[in-house]
Amino acid sequence: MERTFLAIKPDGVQRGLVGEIIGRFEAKGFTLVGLKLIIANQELAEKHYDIHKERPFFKDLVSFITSGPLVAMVWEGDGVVASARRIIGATNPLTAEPGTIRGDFAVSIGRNIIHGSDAIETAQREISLWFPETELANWELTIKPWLVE
Ligand code: IDP
Ligand code: MG
Repeated sequence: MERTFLAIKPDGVQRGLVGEIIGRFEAKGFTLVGLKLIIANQELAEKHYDIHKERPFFKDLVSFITSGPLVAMVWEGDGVVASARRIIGATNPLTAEPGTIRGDFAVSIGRNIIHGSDAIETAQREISLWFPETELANWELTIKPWLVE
């Protein structure tokens, strides 16, 4: 079953948007299989954003993501990787569509509230980076027949 890694960044936590954001993925019909609030250390943050290590904003990005608690999550469902990216919206919140999380709640690229894996392979890498297998629950929603035919 397809899974994605999402993280409500420290700005989303400080702004009290944790419940609102989790609610959107629950209401959509995806399954929450991993959830924790943690303050990421430097090493974890650098590994997570490794692909951006040559970019000018890398240092600020790592410093911001480690600056306070974030909510790390794994969500499951057919097509969840691409769908979550659409629910999240464009990287720059000013161009993110209204109705998306970034479109509704953010104005700045460096404070865009939430991370979501950009591809299935990225998701697998990020999930194993943030969650040991023992912290992931294998379970099925009892209402699944009402969500998936
Ligand atoms: P994504 O989060 O939409 O996948 P990426 O391009 O992977 O966007 O960038 C990772 C994060 O780095 C973004 O969410 C944003 O917080 C930050 N970022 C990306 N581009 C810039 C930039 O040009 N200036 C400052 N921060 C940026
Ligand atoms: Mg990205």
